[in-house]
Amino acid sequence: MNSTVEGLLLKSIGGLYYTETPLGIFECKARGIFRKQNISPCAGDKVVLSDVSGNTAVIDKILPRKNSIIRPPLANLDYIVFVISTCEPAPNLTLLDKFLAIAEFKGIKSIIAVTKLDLQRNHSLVEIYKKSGAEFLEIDYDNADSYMKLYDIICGKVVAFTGNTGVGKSTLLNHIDNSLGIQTGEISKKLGRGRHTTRNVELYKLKNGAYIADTPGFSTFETQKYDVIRKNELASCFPEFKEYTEKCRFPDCAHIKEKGCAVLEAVANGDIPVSRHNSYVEMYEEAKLIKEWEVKDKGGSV
Ligand SMILES: Nc1nc2c(ncn2[C@@H]2O[C@H](COP(=O)(O)OP(=O)(O)O)[C@@H](O)[C@H]2O)c(=O)[nH]1
Ligand SMILES: [Mg+2]
Ligand SMILES: [Zn+2]
Repeated sequence: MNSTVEGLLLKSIGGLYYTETPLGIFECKARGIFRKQNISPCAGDKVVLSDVSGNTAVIDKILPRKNSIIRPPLANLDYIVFVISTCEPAPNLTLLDKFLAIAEFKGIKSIIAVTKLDLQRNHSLVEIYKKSGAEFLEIDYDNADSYMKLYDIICGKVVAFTGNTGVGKSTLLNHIDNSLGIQTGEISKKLGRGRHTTRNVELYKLKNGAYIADTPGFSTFETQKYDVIRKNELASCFPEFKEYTEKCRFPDCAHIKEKGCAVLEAVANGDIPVSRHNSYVEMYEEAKLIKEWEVKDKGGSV
């Protein structure tokens, strides 16, 4: 039979790719051509299958990706949900800002979901992130509306959940869809996600048609392997800077220490949060160190 069928790649394990199609889930091999082209199919890819027989098939084609991230390898993300807790562990806002900028750069929408409000009611996160371009949600397990709002937003979308171990990702996922039964807390700690353990990322389908990946925490180390944002592209990855950047005295203003910088003025006035600007400066300093050959080497590769 020579017919083809299109599907969504849900996970890959040991060179086999599990693809959901209208005809069911197929265990697939990929054509050798992908290796030659140095691309490998990943979860989230829309693929065309042929040689369909029984429950096996072959991936013929990877359809163009609208975006992708390298680690964990995922393609065609509609949203990244950044789960942070008010405390235990305390949020690392610099790291959060870096990933928010990368998501903005790649055209992936961001959602910040704050947990553990029962442990600390007073926090300044709303103030810091209200103009960041991310949807900001406070999760309260005594109020189902708070997490069902998240459930409604991601309906039918492909979504990565990320955040440090212990912030409550699995707890949140289990609340929005109780059929998931993801392990939480101590149990998953015992299983241990060692540094060198291979991470298999998998898309789970929720009842509302969302496909979600429960990805382990991004570590600082990994940020540098992500896409490279050049220094002149960086300000546009901080949405709350936009209304000021055009008012700077110099058109090539870096918004670091220039005279007549409208961004710095907004920081001084409290219109742009200091911590957001600090993260920008840190990323800018890192971006200055990027060599063009590195950008060429990594850009677009998966
Ligand atoms: N007090 C409180 N504890 C929470 C909350 N969310 C999660 N936890 C607890 O935090 C621990 C880690 O949660 P888990 O979902 O496994 O975090 P993950 O590592 O991000 O998947 C568990 O003991 C949870 O019961 C919350 O909103 N409030
Ligand atoms: Mg977990
Ligand atoms: Zn400026």
